[in-house]
Amino acid sequence: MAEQWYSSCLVITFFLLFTLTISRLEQVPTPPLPLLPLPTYSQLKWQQRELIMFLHFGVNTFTDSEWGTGRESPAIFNPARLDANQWVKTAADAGISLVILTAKHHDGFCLWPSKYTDHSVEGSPWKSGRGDVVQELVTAAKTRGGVDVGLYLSPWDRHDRRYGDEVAYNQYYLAQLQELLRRYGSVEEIWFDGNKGPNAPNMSYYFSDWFSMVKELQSSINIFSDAGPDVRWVGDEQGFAGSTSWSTINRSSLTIGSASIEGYLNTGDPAGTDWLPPECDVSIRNGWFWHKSESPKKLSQLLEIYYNSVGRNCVLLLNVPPNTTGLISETDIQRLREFRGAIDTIFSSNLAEKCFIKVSSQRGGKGGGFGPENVLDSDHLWTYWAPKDGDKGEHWIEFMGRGSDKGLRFNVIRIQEAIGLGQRIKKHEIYVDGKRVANGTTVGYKRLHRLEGGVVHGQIVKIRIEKSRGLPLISSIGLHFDPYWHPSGKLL
Ligand code: FUL
Repeated sequence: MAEQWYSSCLVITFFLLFTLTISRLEQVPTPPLPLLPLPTYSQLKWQQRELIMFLHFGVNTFTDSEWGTGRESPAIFNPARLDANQWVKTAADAGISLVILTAKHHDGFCLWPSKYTDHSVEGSPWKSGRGDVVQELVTAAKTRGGVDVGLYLSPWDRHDRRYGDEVAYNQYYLAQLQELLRRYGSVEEIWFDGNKGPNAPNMSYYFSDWFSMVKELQSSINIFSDAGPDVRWVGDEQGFAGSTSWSTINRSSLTIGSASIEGYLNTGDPAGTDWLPPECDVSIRNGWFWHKSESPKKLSQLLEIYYNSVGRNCVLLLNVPPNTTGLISETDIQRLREFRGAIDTIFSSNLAEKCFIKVSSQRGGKGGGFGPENVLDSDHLWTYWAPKDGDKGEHWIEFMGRGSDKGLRFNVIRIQEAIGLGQRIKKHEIYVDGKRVANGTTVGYKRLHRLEGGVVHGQIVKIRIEKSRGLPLISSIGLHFDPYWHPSGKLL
């Protein structure tokens, strides 16, 4: 009897141990640890917009100038046909989901009826002084849906007499920030421009007070300035990021308005302790404000800007200035349409989808959730290919054409990192049939290589990650054909 009891116990123990081992083996592989610093939810949302729009509009539109003197009469502001629905439609048609309006530029003229100054739309003949451009934009965006609003409020103010009196002006500026951020609902980005004229009175802005107030009033907003805290200036107004472009940087090394940091802003810093991604501001025309004598940039220039901004881990903030009637000019709308059409044409098909894929190693093994198939789905953040933990070898991913000729014909390569777990890649190379066709440093949210050597026709494309902070995590890869790209250079 005791023997029987003893052997049943033994069987049960074995059974329990066996199931425990099996269930351990079957544990679902977890995501790898992140590498700090990481983006916030709002920064990730901003990054995924890729293209956003600036609207420079104000008294300068009517005086044909770029920087107003502050002495303009509000009487000159009279955009007889202003229609913010047209602005929002133009943005939406161009695939743009955020529009940033110059609520106040350096001239101090306010596009909303601020109770703290009479230098505003209230003193203009437009809508008999009862108009409010900020409200019109907010209403139009809300009515249409899918387009968010951002605001630019110039710190440098050439009109207000308090400018130069530190406490009084900072209070005035804060009062206007409160008006804008309390009156108009959700504002997704606020733009603090560090620029001012060389002869402007010397005074400090109380940035810490301003930023704290902004976050108190709108917690999910992104604050843009030379030094963030959420989005940084890229360091130039050509719309070009550095070919090395880190979202990380040391905020403590940045001073708003200082020209000496432009190079650092342009490339960021792999050892940076702050997640502060770059935004590339550039105008569709020469000037920021509308001028009769100017016309929009050519499609090839806009595409060059796109590859050097969105294609270098940035968001492109493209300015499209309304004219004196209060509408965006037809020529600009037409160019934007071509621009969007071109982007869609280039990226709508991905040759990589038709390929066999091989990788150096994969986390959790086959079916573990981190395989190379993740680089071909529509999620460009949270599904990714991850190599095996502790894999010290070289990391690579290879695409092999299928079908009768196995041929792949393309001139653009797109690589995207899973930045939700930190920016990692420091150096990479791309080979087609064993021959190097492109190389670079950072990748980040999106890296586009438009091949200098023109179209390549091959069978095997290999992307080698030569250096990274920790293991590289790749969320998306594309092999595309850009019919607008005709490089004059010779093959690499
Ligand atoms: C600059 C300003 O001085 C320009 O007028 C423009 O607003 C541009 C976006 O920022 O610093």
